[in-house]
Amino acid sequence: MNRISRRRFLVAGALSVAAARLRVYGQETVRATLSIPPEAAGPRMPANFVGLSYEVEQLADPSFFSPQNTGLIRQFQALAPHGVLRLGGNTSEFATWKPSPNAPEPERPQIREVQGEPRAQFYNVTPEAVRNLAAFLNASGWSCIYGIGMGTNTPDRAAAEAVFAAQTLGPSLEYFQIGNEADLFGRHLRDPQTWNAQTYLDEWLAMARDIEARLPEARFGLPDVASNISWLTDIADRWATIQNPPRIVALTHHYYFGGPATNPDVNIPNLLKPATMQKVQATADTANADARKMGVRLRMTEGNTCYRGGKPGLSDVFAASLWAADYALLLASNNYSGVNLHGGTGNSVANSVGGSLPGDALLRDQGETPQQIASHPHPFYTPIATVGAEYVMEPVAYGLKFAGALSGSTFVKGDFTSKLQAAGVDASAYVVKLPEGRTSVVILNKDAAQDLAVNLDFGRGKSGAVETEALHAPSLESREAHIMRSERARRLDNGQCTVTVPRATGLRVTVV
Ligand code: BDP
Repeated sequence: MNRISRRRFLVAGALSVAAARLRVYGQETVRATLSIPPEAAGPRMPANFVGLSYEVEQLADPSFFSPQNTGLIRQFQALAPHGVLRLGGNTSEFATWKPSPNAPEPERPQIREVQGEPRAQFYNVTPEAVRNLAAFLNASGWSCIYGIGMGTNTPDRAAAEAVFAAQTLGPSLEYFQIGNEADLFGRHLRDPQTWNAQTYLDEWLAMARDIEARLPEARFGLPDVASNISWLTDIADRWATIQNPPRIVALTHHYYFGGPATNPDVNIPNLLKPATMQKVQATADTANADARKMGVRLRMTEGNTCYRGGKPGLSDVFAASLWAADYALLLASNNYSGVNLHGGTGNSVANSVGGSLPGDALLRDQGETPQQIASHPHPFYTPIATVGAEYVMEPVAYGLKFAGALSGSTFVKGDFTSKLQAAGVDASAYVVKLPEGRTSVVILNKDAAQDLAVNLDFGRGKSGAVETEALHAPSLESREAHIMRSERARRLDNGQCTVTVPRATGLRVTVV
C-alpha cells in the first residue's frame, strides 16, 4: 500500500464504514452498490447547458469571433453542438461602444490603478465586431450572453449598444449582462465606503431602464458577482418591492476554485477532494433559494480552476477535466441552466488581470525555459487554447464536454455521491434520463490511489445492453484528456451490472 492509499484507508476506517476492499495487482479497489430509481424527478439540464466565457476585449479584434475563424468554430462545435458564449470579464468595464468611425471619443473617468486589477485600457466595440459575432454564432450553433460595461459606461451608451446588439444578434441573444463582478468594484471602480448590493442595484436599474425604454423586449441576467453570493439574496429580497421590474432570466455568479497561481493551497488534491464540491453545493443551496424567490433560473456565467489566468500543472492538466465534469454536473443537478468556463487568448486575459499572468512568473521561478513556458496554454485555464493559427481543446474542456453530453436530460434524484464517498473513495455520481428515455450513470473517480468497482442495480425488471464511455488520461498530471467509447458489448444481468472505474477516471454507463 503506498502512502496515499494508506491515508485513504485510515480515513475510511475512521468513518467506520464496512466497505469490502480487494487488493488487485497491488492497488486497492473500493466496492460500492448504487440502486438506480426508475423515475427522473430532478431538474432538466438544458440542451445548451455548456458554455464558455470570453473577455469582451476579444471583440476589439473583429476577426476573432467571425465566420472566417473556422478553426475556433470547429472547436466550439466539438465541445457542444449548442452552447452559450458569454462575453464579459474585467475588460468589459473598459469597452466603449463606437457606433460609427467618426463618433466622438467619449470622456473617460479617472480609474485608480491597483496591482492585479485591470488597468484602464479603453478600447472600442464596433458594429463590425457585433455583426461578425452574429455570423460566428450562426455558424457554430451557439448563442450568447452579451456583456455591457457598467464600471465606466453611461446609460445612454449602454442602451445604444444594446439596441444594436439585439437587432444584430436576433435569436442568438440569450440576454444581457450589465457589469462584471460588481461586488469587487470597491477595489478600483467605485467608492468602497458607499458601494454595496443596494447602490449597485440602483445603478443597475437605471441602466436596465434606459435599455428597456429603447428595447422593450430586453432580457437580463444579474448580478454576475465574483463570489459574494449574499448579493443574490439582497437582490432577491428587494426585487418584490420594485415596480415593473426589468425582465430577468437568470441570477448569475462566478466561481473560481482558488487562486492565484502562487497560492500553494491551489493544488490537485485540494481541487478534487470532496470538501471542494461540498462548498459548491452550499453556494448552490443559497443561490437556489434566491432564484426561487424571483422565479428565475441560475447560471454560473464565469469560472474556472484558478483565478488570475490559471495555474500551470493544475488548470491545464487532466485533474481539471475531472473537476470540470464534476462541477458542471453538480450545478446541473442543482437546477443551474448552464456553466461558462472562462478562457480566450493569453493577451485578453492578461489584460483582464493587470497585464501579466502570475502563472508565467511561477514557471520562470521553477526554471522553465521560454520555450517550455510557451508550450503551456495561455491563459493556463483556457478551455480552448490558441496555438499559432490553430485552436486546441484543453483537458478542462474535455471534462465539460463529457458532462455536456448529458444536456437535454433530466436528473434522477438520489444520494449517489454520498454512497460512494461513504465507501471511502473520492468519487461522485450522477444519474439522468436521456431525452430518448435511456438511463445514463456518470461516475467520476477523482481518487488518485483507489480504483472503484460499482454494482449498478437498476431493478429486477430492467434489461438492456450496457454501453460505456470513459474520460481518461495517463494520470491526473497529464496535459491530455480523452473521451473513449468502449467496444465491449454487455447486457444487464438481472437488472444489474458491475463496472470498474479506475483511479482518476470518469465513466459514463448508458443502458440502451
Ligand atoms: C475574473 C474576471 C476575469 C479574469 C478572471 C481571472 O472577471 O476578467 O480573467 O477573473 O482572474 O475575476 O482569471
